[in-house]
Amino acid sequence: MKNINVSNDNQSLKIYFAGAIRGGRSDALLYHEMIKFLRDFGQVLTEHVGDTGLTEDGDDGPNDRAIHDRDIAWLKACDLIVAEVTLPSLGVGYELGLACALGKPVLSLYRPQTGKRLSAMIAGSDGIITAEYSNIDQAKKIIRQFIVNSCKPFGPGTV
Ligand code: 6K6
Repeated sequence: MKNINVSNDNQSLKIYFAGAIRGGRSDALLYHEMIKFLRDFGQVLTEHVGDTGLTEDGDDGPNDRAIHDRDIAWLKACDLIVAEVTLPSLGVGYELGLACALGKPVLSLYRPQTGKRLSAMIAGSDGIITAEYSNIDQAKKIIRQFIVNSCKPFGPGTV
């Protein structure tokens, strides 16, 4: 547990947000909204995931090795991970597996889809809290609760 005052020191919590890039960008606006909300709680290390101008080529940054190494470093440095997993992504699956191995708190947010099911490797993992939601307001409530439960708040002004 990290000892933080969530609302008064919003740079103390390092948050890793994961969402599909080469897996597809149809949920990019949703990622953007989630990242905007997460900024109220701390520093989001992976803001680029919510960049609605980024295409699924995901290559308007450094080369793949540099992307991988930088993201792994951020994953190791972060306090918790929030992932939107509705759109299947190899990269997000890889990040969540590593986050579990590192013992980090992990929330996966999933919008149930007709005729599709979330991977059992995510839904069945003890190290991942999976929550279903259908709109951004529900997602925000779930995220808030996850952060409060993952941190040890103290004093007035905490969530
Ligand atoms: C530059 C600017 C924005 O994006 C780029 C280059 N691409 C990536 N940059 C940073 N992280 C990436 C990039 N491509 C994938 N990732 C990581 O993998 C993110 O943290 C996502 O959570 C995840 C997406 O994996 P894919 O398999 O859907 O690409």
